[in-house]
Amino acid sequence: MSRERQETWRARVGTLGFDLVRVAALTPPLHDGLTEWFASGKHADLDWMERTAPKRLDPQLVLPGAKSIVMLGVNYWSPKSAGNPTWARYASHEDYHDTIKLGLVAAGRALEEIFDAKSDDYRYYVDTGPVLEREWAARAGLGFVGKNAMLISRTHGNWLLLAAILTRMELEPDEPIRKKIVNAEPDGDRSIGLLCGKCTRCLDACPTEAFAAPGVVDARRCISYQTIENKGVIPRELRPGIGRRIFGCDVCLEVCPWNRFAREGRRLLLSARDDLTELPLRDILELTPVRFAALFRGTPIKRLKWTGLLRNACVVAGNAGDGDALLLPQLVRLASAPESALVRAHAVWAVYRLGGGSELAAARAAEADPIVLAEYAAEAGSGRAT
Ligand code: B12
Ligand code: SF4
Ligand code: SF4
Repeated sequence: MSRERQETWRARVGTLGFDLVRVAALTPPLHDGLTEWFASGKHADLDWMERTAPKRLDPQLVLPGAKSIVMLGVNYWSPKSAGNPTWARYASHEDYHDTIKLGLVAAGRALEEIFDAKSDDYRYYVDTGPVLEREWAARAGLGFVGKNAMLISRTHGNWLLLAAILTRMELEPDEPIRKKIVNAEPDGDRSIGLLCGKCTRCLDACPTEAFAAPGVVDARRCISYQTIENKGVIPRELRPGIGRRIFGCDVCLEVCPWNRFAREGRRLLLSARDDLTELPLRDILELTPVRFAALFRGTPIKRLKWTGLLRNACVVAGNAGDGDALLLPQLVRLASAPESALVRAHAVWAVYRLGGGSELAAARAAEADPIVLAEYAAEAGSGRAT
């Protein structure tokens, strides 16, 4: 493929809203960190990932005959506050899977036009496909994989969402970031934490000690997993560490010194919804399922459903401390919420945390669901119950 055409395509894709566009060859295969991750259970209940593990490790199983992968980065940094309660920064936009996909459709059409490619010569993904996006992005030189497991860019810090185009066309690969390492392993210059030096800020800052090793997240302990992916009860021992985080977690991203290079994103492929992250906790606790559906339509939060958001809101409220004892009446009401045993269970925990256990006598007498009864039993065992 001519380099000139590739550069024409890259420039076109840049105007669509992708901030970084780089290419990696598909050989040699990636380091397999996945098999051990699944074998040791660090994927929690993300079984759909395990089922597609062979594809994640071998792009030929995704697109037979594939030769190159284009990795794209979308800068989503904004200087705006992440809210109180705190939301993952990507959540203050409409669902990026939908909006970035529109950019990928246009990037694909440009491929067809400029390279005379056919529509079945490529496949694109943003997040949900069986592609190890961070690893390929590192190989393409978009950045390096930090000790926080994130793909970190030297020009945008931690704040890139990633997308991939797998193609049968043989594109000219870009160089990965290299660093001279004395006594490096053969593939040592792609290893985790390449440009981290002695820094361990992210590992030290994680509120729930979710790093099993540098670059290896145990999803079972990760707040992002617990508040977004887990559809059930959040383990009691992790709830205090969740603090004010109502949806996702950016702690190990925020503390990274590479963010000094971050600048405000153009957001051509993102649609801001700052109104959501400005909602006070008090209003979230008052949401009805109908109001939830209307407010969060088209956002990544909709997948949580009312039940998941209210569950998280109860945990945040329970962590609020004495100053927010004003939330107590709302939590006592939620401890009897007929819509969801999951919400009742977390509301019970929060009420006890705020010292209001004695107000739950009626709710407790009426309770029959095992997960809520388990919370009452745990409180009895903790010595907090009255
Ligand atoms: C599953 C998943 C999660 C899980 C698991 C997280 C994890 N660390 O794997 C949970 C729900 C916890 C999660 C959380 C988050 N996620 Co997420 N997640 C994914 C997803 C779908 C798959 C990632 C995956 O394959 N994990 C499995 C592990 C084993 O793979 P890995 O971490 O890439 O590890 C590889 C290497 O490290 C290597 N390796 C492992 N050990 C070793 C050892 C040596 C010596 C070497 C050389 C290599 C090596 O092998 C592994 C691959 O084989 C990707 C999208 C995608 N398709 O890639 C998004 C993705 C990684 N997530 C993303 C984001 C934004 C987040 C959050 C910031 C969201 C939030 N604010 O709450 C947090 C950050 C948590 C963190 N620090 O990682 C972005 C990251 C963008 C970026 N710049 O890196 C992605 C790429 C989505 C996207 N398209 O933008 N996520
Ligand atoms: S996202 Fe939060 S909980 Fe997960 S590893 Fe990073 S700091 Fe820890
Ligand atoms: S905080 Fe420090 S150790 Fe963690 S990823 Fe950033 S530079 Fe690396």
